[in-house]
Amino acid sequence: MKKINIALTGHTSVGKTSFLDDLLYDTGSVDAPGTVDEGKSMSDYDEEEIKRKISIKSTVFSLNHEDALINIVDTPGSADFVGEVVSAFYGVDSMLMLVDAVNGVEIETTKIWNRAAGIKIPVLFLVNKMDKERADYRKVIDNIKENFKTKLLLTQLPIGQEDDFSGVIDLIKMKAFVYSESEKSGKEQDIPPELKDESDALRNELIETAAESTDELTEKYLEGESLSEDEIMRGLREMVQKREAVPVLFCSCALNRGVFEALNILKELAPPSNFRETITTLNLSDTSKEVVLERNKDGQLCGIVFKTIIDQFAGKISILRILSGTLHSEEEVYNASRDKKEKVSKLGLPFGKTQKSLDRDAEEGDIIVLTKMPLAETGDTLTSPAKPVILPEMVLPSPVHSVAIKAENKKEEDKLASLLQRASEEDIAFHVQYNKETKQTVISGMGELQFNIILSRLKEKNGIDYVASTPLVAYRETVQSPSKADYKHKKQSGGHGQYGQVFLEIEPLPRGEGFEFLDKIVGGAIPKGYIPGVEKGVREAMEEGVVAGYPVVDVRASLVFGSYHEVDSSELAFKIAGRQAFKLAMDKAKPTILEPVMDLKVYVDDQYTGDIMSDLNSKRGRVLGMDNIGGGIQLIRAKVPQAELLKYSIELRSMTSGTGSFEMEFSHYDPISGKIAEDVIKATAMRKEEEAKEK
Ligand SMILES: Nc1nc2c(ncn2[C@@H]2O[C@H](COP(=O)(O)OP(=O)(O)OP(=O)(O)O)[C@@H](O)[C@H]2O)c(=O)[nH]1
Ligand SMILES: [Mg+2]
Repeated sequence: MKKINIALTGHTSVGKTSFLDDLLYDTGSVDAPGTVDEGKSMSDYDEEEIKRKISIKSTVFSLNHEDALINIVDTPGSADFVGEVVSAFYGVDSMLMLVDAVNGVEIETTKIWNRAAGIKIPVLFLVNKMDKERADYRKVIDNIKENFKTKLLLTQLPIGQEDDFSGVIDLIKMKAFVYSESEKSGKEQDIPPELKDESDALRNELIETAAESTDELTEKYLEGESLSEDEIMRGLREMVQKREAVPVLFCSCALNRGVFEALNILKELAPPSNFRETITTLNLSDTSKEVVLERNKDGQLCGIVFKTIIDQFAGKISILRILSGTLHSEEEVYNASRDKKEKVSKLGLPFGKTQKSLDRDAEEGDIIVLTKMPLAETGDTLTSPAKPVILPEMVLPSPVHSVAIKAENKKEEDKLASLLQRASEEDIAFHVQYNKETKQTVISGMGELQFNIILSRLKEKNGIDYVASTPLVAYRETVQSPSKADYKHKKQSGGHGQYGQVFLEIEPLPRGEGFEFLDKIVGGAIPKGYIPGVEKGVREAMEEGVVAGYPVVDVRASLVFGSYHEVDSSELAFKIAGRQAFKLAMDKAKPTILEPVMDLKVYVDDQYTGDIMSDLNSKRGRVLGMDNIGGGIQLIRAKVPQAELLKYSIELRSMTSGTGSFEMEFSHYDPISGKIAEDVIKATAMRKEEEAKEK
């Protein structure tokens, strides 16, 4: 049986979920059509999805259509849930990208297109909402061509548009499929005479493209032989697989017209699961070595968990794509990512919030549901214990939004932490981390909407009240010039005294070098046994710098001289001396605060670039460049202090009416001075005072 695994992607609200709901109905997989608007979608079944009428997670459906098993992953379009799109790519072999018949290519369309290009995943386009006022398929086609500079395969032509959209012409079969009322599929008819010429011309183009695909077809074509329907399909499929051409289909999900015909073409042109014959894995015991596995059912078992759902009743549900080999129910598999064996129980086929039972082994190309696998997490490789291999790690989008969070009731801290942890298992672009430097639990991810949904669940379902705040910046401190100091620790209080004297020289190290301690004692001025004490003292002093109490980095401390006392010296005494000497030396070494600076990439529509640039300037940013990446989208690259970006995901959205997005990652630390440093010092002092009061 042919297996097709495909993800529905696209800008938010283009109709991905509606397409899937229609498809389930049209193929007889469900009895009544579900709709997003009425909160009855099969795919948007989560309470938050019903409430907000958007998808917030990816959902997988397995359906049979003629000779094919088709697994469809409905992904969310909002940039906040891009993690779901990225992980879905690991489970599928192609994507059906929906665009709106009026809006054409939108910002997320461009971003997803670029992601798909990065991992070389074949693409098909579906122009939805053909019924909408001002729908204009020619404009959309030009728009796609212009933005993505790719060869489009017009395998269909719409019949009418806006109110008149009544079906499609299949240019391979050369038949019209026309809807009158609400049917599950169009009635096959002859092509309407007024569309005949255009259809003939487009079909000829298709045949030419199909003929380009292989030498055999080229030869046949050049010899004047006509290509059969099968050969045309084969040629076109080849072009799609090589990403040399992209089919364009048309439908209206609101009217459920063209959906079934889109499925028919998708079944032929979307690449089957094993269109790439091998899969490259890594040898688990030496990941620098590649192990190539054949993509067939007889090879070694290798699969990837690309989605995890934490179900209130069923517990953890893992969705596995099998890339090679065969998996039996009750089999013990090896989770190479966790280095542990785990037994699978029953195998199921995914069907939204439920599953269909599978009465055969699961094989290469299947997407299956596994329950009761406490170990497995999204991204994990499941394989056979005999020859363990591991798949390269999932490449995830870096977080762009962070919030510090604590339970209102201190007693609920642990519960809050474990629930947040759980949320991060379900959404791989949501992270929870305790920041030791700022002593805050920080959640980070893709945006406010993502956080609001996770946090409102915490509150509504688990009754946890939380306090959210802007996360503190993890400042550091360093020195900017060499200096020296000495400190004599001497105490006489009956019994044993304490004595240790330390001469310390400090100097700046290049950024990122951390700390270096040099023992330059000669002639036993300090006995060897006490020297580790000095280093400990210096390290302790470095935990809280002299400027505002932030950790000190990028310093070399050399112990050059000292003195000791036969009876009163101890490691502790030298530790105290080391600590104090460091503080004194740092005070004289032009100490400064370092702030984290981020590498920022902002994606915005042309019209906003001026505003974004001037905003970045006001944020002390340094713009490095701007590139047109297609789709009228500019990519602005800049280096900007993290302190200025704490609310950037909110600000950028409001500056760009919700269309802009960005990525950022840590770049380096830069010193700050003047008013900016004074403000940081003041704010830190106030915070410490308040913390002290709370205790
Ligand atoms: N006029 C018209 N509206 C449609 C059509 N298809 C979907 N819609 C409407 O568009 C809205 C969004 O549809 P969804 O199916 O939720 O879109 P989506 O792409 O899944 O959206 P996200 O999950 O948020 O990314 C809903 O109100 C649908 O009723 C269509 O063909 N024509
Ligand atoms: Mg949706």
